[in-house]
Amino acid sequence: MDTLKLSEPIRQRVRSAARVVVFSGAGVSRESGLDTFRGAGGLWERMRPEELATPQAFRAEPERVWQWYAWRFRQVAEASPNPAHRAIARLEAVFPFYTVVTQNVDGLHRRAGSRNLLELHGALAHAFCNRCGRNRDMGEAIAESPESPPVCSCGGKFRPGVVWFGESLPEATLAGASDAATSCDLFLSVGTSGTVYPAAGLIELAYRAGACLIEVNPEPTPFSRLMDLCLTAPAGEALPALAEAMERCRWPST
Ligand code: BV8
Ligand code: ZN
Repeated sequence: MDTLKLSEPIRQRVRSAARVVVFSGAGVSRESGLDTFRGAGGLWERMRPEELATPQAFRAEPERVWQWYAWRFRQVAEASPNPAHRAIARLEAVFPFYTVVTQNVDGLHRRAGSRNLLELHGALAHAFCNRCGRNRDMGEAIAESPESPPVCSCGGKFRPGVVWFGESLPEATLAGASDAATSCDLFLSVGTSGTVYPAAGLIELAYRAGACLIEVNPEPTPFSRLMDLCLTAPAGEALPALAEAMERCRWPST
């Protein structure tokens, strides 16, 4: 995407913004070669979420669930942050209060250098025992036992460190994200269909708080109508241009 020209009202909001939230979903990692969930070619096209991403599925078919997460872990290990992740990390230096809130468990924001990062749905990088809660590295757990969940010394099973459907989100993380969304001046929603709750509720919180809302998504979403600006392009193209435009707003002389 060549130079992005922001309208004066948006430029004004970017110039005066102190508190910024970037809310991301699977679409931001699409250009890193990772499948999204919904939509054409999405993970959920080939298998149903309730079959694999729920505590019930893990109880019923622990091997199948474990192998599916091992497959996703290997995909993520082969992937790298793309220009969208890097632009999001770069903008952290532009605004005094800047929070990245992601639904992604792939860790690519962290690998791109984002520091103030809230992973609402956990991370594939670690596993924990479903009886005593002991944590361990997911890569080691898969290497030790690729076909079935390794057994803990307490007799429990290790499971991926992600939040499954029907499970509550980590309280402190959700509270931190809700506070950030409620008190932000600028809210970027990047690569999410906004269909999973309570994560998608953050967009409504920012809207009700009067923040300037910008959406980056090639497709419309249920929240597009609330947005001040919709960039209907892949994040890997739109975010570098948006970051540049925002830097020009904040640092006109450079
Ligand atoms: C819970 C980790 C409390 C695991 C995930 C209220 C209303 C309705 C339902 C509910 C509700 N409250 C709770 C529910 C139930 C449920 C839910 O939301 N169901 C949905 C399906 C309706 N929520 C829960 O169960 C949550 N827990 O509520 O607990 C509780 C507890 C006990 C009893 C009762 C309640 C837990 C939800 C978390 C589940 N875990 N992930 C794993 O990864 O395996 S969710 C997972 O799916 C992701 O983390 C993400 O959140 C979601 C996928 O959404 P997106 O990231 O947006 O991806 P998607 O594919 O949908 O869209 C991609 C978008 O990118 C598209 O718009 C596309 O156009 C765009 N795109 C494509 N390419 C690009 C692009 N954009 C930019 N650039 C590109 N190149
Ligand atoms: Zn244990």
